[in-house]
Amino acid sequence: MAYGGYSYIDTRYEPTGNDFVVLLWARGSLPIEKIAEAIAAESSVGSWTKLRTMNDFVWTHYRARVFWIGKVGANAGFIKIAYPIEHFDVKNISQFQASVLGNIFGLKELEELYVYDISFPLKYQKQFTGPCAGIEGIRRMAGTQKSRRPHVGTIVKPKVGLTAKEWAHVAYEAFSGGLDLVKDDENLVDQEFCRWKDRLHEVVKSIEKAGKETGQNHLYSSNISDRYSRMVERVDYLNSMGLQKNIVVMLDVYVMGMGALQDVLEHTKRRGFATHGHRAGFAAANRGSYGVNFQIYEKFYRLLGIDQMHIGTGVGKMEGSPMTIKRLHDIADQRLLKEKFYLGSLDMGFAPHIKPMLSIASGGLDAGRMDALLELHGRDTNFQAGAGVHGHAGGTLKGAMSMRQAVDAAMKGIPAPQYAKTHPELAQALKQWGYFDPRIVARTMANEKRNGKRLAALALRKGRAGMELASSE
Ligand code: RUB
Ligand code: CA
Repeated sequence: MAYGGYSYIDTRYEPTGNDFVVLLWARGSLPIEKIAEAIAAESSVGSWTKLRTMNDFVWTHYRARVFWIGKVGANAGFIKIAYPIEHFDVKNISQFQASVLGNIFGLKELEELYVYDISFPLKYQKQFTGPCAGIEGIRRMAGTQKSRRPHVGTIVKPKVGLTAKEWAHVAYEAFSGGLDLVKDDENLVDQEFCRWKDRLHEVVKSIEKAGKETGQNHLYSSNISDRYSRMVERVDYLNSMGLQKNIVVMLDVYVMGMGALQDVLEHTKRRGFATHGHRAGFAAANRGSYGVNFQIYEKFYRLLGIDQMHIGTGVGKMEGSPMTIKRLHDIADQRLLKEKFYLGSLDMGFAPHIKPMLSIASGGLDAGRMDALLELHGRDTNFQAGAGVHGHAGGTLKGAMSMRQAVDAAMKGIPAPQYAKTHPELAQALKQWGYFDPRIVARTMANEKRNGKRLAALALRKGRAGMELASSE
């Protein structure tokens, strides 16, 4: 069933170590085989009709190959496509996106198109340096290399509107309560009511003052997101103040685009700063039946060198079931990823020089969710609560204390409700927001291990909707 004069389907083809493999879901007005051909053509060498300019060399070396179709009805199915590495401009992520995540989304015969995962060959990964601090570097900054406890942080709320002094006072209270990290929100950078530099200077004072009380080295994720030239100015300013030990450079990674991100990360590395990736905006292209799964972006963020990265929580306010978030956690800090079809996830290995990045669980969290979070994410994570700190009836200081107490309790192996009997701040958090039983998460994870095959069959029977069902079981 050719498209544009050529057939890209080759079910006997076995991807080589130098191929990119893409897994996607598609539904449209044509037979699924034809849809697969159209996607392969438009994203590699072909078009809608036969080309007089095609030659054997191009066809052999640069075309995409559809090597598997998991049919779900006549017009829908999962598709796996392999692309040879020669197809890509290997020092240019925009070119990669324009190929594999590009025009195919505009083909009018398609009603649904969702790219689940892409596995990147090791050879492609050579161009990237990966995280510079990574998990160990960030732990070194916070002084948790020995204790291995999870990091705890907060996002100052209200998101925007506080003056620099007000903002830094909230930060001071959060640090005093034992939090490792305070961060800007994704929509706070350099507005008139709270200039970036003014805030920075005030927060540095808060860090020093609180540090004398707590004996901790506190961190501040400072949002520098802007056009490229201004980000560079801000990094240089931070460098002129010698703040490498306390500042994590925060970037709204999705909205600035891969090109700007790649350059700014090269600059932060030159200046010796660790980085914090906030993913605001990714969901615009990640939800529903037309989009790109976050795991693809996350792989790029690790390859490009983000040191700590938002990945969702599994138990908070943002989308993503525990199983899905566990996969994102693995992408952050594992070297080898195993294919899990029912999560839309492919096999992939990260090159040995790509360090693990610290994952950040954030969005709708409070102290009562800590035990469940630990069950899902383990200890190599930064747990962050905004409203769960500043909405505490005792205010920011006590809210921060409740988060820290929840972590300390977990490290001692004591469930939060028991620890709360002797820790009033934690007790207050549980009273306000309840306790999320970690056994709920444990059950989901156990279910995944037991039912992998059944979940895969469910996904193959029901298509994209089945995949959603399987990953949220
Ligand atoms: C959380 C918050 C963050 C979310 C974004 O605030 O402001 O921006 O982490 O989501 P709160 P994600 O704790 O008050 O809910 O981390 O999933 O990208
Ligand atoms: Ca936010």
